[in-house]
Amino acid sequence: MKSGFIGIIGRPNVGKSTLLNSILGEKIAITTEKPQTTRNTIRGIYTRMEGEGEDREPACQMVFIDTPGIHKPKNKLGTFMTDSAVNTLKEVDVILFLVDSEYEGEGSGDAYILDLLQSNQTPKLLVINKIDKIDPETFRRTYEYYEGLDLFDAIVGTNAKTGQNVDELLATLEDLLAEGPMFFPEEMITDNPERFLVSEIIREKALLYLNDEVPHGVAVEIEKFDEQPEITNISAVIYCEKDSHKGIIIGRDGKKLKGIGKSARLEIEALLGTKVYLELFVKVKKNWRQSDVMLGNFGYVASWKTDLHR
Ligand SMILES: Nc1nc2c(ncn2[C@@H]2O[C@H](COP(=O)(O)OP(=O)(O)OP(=O)(O)O)[C@@H](O)[C@H]2O)c(=O)[nH]1
Ligand SMILES: [Mg+2]
Repeated sequence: MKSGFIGIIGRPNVGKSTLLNSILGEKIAITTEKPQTTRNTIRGIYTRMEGEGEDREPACQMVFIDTPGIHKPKNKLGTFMTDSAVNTLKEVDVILFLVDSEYEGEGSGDAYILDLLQSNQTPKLLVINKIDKIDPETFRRTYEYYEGLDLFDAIVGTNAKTGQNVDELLATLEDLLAEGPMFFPEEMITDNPERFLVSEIIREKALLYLNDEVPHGVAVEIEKFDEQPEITNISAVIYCEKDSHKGIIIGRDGKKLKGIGKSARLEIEALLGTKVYLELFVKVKKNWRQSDVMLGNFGYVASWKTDLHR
């Protein structure tokens, strides 16, 4: 069988997490229309089986690593995010570079990432995502530009939202992988813990309900995760950076927080397969994005050193 680790990288908001979910056919990575949604590397495991009955056996296992969008960091959280993505480049067997628009020239985010890729010997695949939003002429120019760099083993256009061409992408990736072992059991789709997925669902709903600079300063900490046979009791704190943001998150008569809580609860129930009692609190931690201690508490710590061992 073939197997390997595949890093998904690109600027913020190009559709990396949407593509991961589309490949897996399940949502494990949160996605929003706001840039810098993903903050930690997320692993998604795709296993292709062949044969029937007793002959059924694994043909290929791809471990995808979804990374935070690479951007110019404005604080320590941003540095952690970008470092996580850049470090992933060193740990994988194939790099999947996602773009969602035409190459914008020197000084652009894509130019910065291309520079990183030039000095990396790992096989690379370019994905031009959001083909539904790119007109054919722009797609052709984009394709030809990247093809001319002689840097990529293949180029595929996708619509991560609908899954268009994702099968073709998987087949192309499989060709680039070498023989290798099963890293994870067949039925496993992620090794990120449930507690983490739950905190991410809450953060996604908070991001969806919030605007301007409020979402960027939001972090979620799970304080209680108590699994009973019939119900899971969860308490979580939504942290923000300013007193004024706390008021915005709670909303008039607590309406916004209730909305966040309800939509998060429904999705957590589907994930865990139990009823969920979800209690949400809002607290202020001024400038937490610049505090090493707080970043550590929220799980924004360098993990690529420990959790990518094979
Ligand atoms: N029209 C269209 N929208 C897409 C496509 N893929 C993703 N999107 C949308 O683009 C937005 C960003 O998607 P994400 O998957 O969160 O992007 P990301 O690259 O993971 O972003 P960060 O985590 O912030 O780096 C979301 O609103 C998606 O629904 C696509 O192929 N077509
Ligand atoms: Mg993402």
